[in-house]
Parts: sequence; C-alpha cells; structure tokens
Amino acid sequence: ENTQPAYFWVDGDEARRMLPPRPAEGHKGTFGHLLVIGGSAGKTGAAAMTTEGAVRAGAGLVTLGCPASLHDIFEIKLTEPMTVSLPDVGGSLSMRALESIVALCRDRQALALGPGLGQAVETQTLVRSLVRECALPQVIDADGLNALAGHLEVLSARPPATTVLTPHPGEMARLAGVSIADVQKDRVAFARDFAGKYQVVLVLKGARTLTAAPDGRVFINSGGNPGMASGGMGDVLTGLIGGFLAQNMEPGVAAALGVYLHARAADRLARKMGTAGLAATDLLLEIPATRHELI
Ligand code: B4P
Ligand code: MG
Repeated sequence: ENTQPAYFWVDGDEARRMLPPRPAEGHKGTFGHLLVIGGSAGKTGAAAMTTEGAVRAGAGLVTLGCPASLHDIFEIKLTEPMTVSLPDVGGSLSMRALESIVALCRDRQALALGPGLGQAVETQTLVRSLVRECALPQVIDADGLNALAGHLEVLSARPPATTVLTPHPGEMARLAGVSIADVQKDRVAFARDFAGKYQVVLVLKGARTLTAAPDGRVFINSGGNPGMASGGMGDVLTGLIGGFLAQNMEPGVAAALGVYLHARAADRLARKMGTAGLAATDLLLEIPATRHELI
C-alpha cells in the first residue's frame, strides 16, 4: 500500500466544508437519484427509513425496489420515494429480480443495498450478484453485509473506492471472521487496514464512529449519544450516505458527512428530549435543520 494515514476530526467546521453544493438554479435532476434495494416480510420499516434518510440528505429522487408481495404496503407507507415491485419468494427478493435491478441502475446515480432484506439464501446470492454487476457507487448495510460475510472476494470485482460498508461492531466481526473484541481493541487500525485491503470506505459504527477510506484517510466523528442505541438508527444513516452518494460526492466524504449529520441530529434531539426513547423516525425529521445550522 502506497498510502500515508491522515486523520480528520469531524466537527461542525469540517462538516460545513464537506456539504455538497446546492445551486440556486438546481432542480431534482441536479441532486441525484438513489436506488434503494431493501425490505422483506417483517422488515419493511428498515427499507422505508433508508429511503426517507436519502430524502433528508437532499437527494433529488429516491426509488425503492422491494419484494412484490410487500409493494402495496410500501406504496402506502412511503410518500416522497417511488417504489418498484420486484420478484420475490415468500416475502424476500429472488434471483429473478437481478435483471430488473441492473436495468434500474442505468439511470440512477447510486445504490443503497441491504436494509431489511432478510437472510434468505437466494436473496443473499442476489446481493452478491448486485455487488459485482452494478458499477454505481454503493452503500451496503445490514443484511447486505451479512450476505458478504464469507464472500469478501466479491468486493474485488468492484471499481476501487466506490463501495461504502457500514457495519456495527457485530457485523464487522462477522464480515471479517473475527471476534467483536478483536474489532474493538484498536478500532482505528482495524478500520484503516480493512479499507485498504478491500479498497472500500469502511464506516465502523458505535460511540465515536470511524470512517476509513482506502487511500488512508480516517475521519473520526465528534458527535453522537446513547439515544442512538435503538432499532432503525443505522437504517437512517444508510439513507443519508446513499443520498450523498447520489449527489455525486466522493464516497469517503459522503460517508463521513452522513455519519456527522446523523449524530449531530441525535445530539440536537437529546438536548430537547434526553437520550432514552428517541426513535429513528424522530431523527429523520431533525436532519434538515441540523444541516441548516451548519451553514
Ligand atoms: P442488529 O440486530 O443487526 O441491529 P441493527 O438491525 O443493525 O440495528 P440498527 O440498524 O438500528 O443499528 P446500527 O447498529 O446499525 O445488531 C445489534 C447487535 O450488534 C447488538 O445486539 C450487538 O450484539 C451488536 N452491536 C451493535 N453495536 C455494537 C457495539 N457498539 N458494540 C458491540 N456490539 C455491538 O446503527 C446504530 C447507529 O447508532 C450507528 O450509527 C451507531 O454509531 C449509533 N450509535 C449507537 N449507539 C451509540 C452511542 N452510544 N453513541 C454514539 N452513537 C451510537
Ligand atoms: Mg444496522
């Protein structure tokens, strides 16, 4: 590896410099179109929150590709995002969805893969095919990451530095085939080494989330609080990062900015409501004002 590590402490000033442009004459085509592939029976909320996170990141358009048997539910649940019905088996996406998704990727700017997809064997095979075959910048989370555990070689089929992985320590351990203690022992070194080895942007979540880019940059997040330790918070983050990727941001910066805004929104909420009982959907509503406060 060629690269020297470089460390960045992400606070309000650093985040302000990262914000994507919002030109006065911009229209929804200017701000990108994110495709989200997610959802399975019992896990529609995760996919819904990811699409809404992308809306809150300022993406121009968001489309969710979801299992056909859940399509009507998403049509009612989601308002701004569009939905596309894809072939499924028993509420989980099937391999027959591959061709349609690859076609959808043609006129989108980024892909968010994984929220609530479930762990059906066929769905996991589909995920790996999409990682290989869709050249768009991708953010992969949750069951998307689970599908890669034991199959990290698929990452080598991707253009370097176009993939963002967002594991919490449990997912990171599974992905790398080590224990959670091994991950947490030296988080910076772990994240940096993994990012370099697989040429991905690695977001290692938890108190003090780290974002490591394959060129050696490591962004250390300054905000966040235990109010974020509730189901769905990670799905919102995936949407934010996907929304920034769709706005053509460099993947390392898109990830670090998404992590910062997500945590800062939670810190604003905590000042008003405390750190217990915050819902991920509360955080969604807080994001635009959090961004506005930066500028
Ligand atoms: P899952 O059951 O897979 O949880 P999930 O669906 O991914 O939930 P969600 O998407 O909402 O949360 P995520 O963590 O993605 O796994 C949970 C299990 O994984 C746990 O039972 C545990 O075994 C393991 N695990 C998870 N986090 C761990 C940790 N830190 N240490 C050890 N084991 C862990 O996203 C949550 C978001 O909130 C992230 O952005 C995260 O950075 C943030 N967040 C959570 N707590 C925070 C805190 N105290 N301070 C700052 N940020 C915090
Ligand atoms: Mg998660």
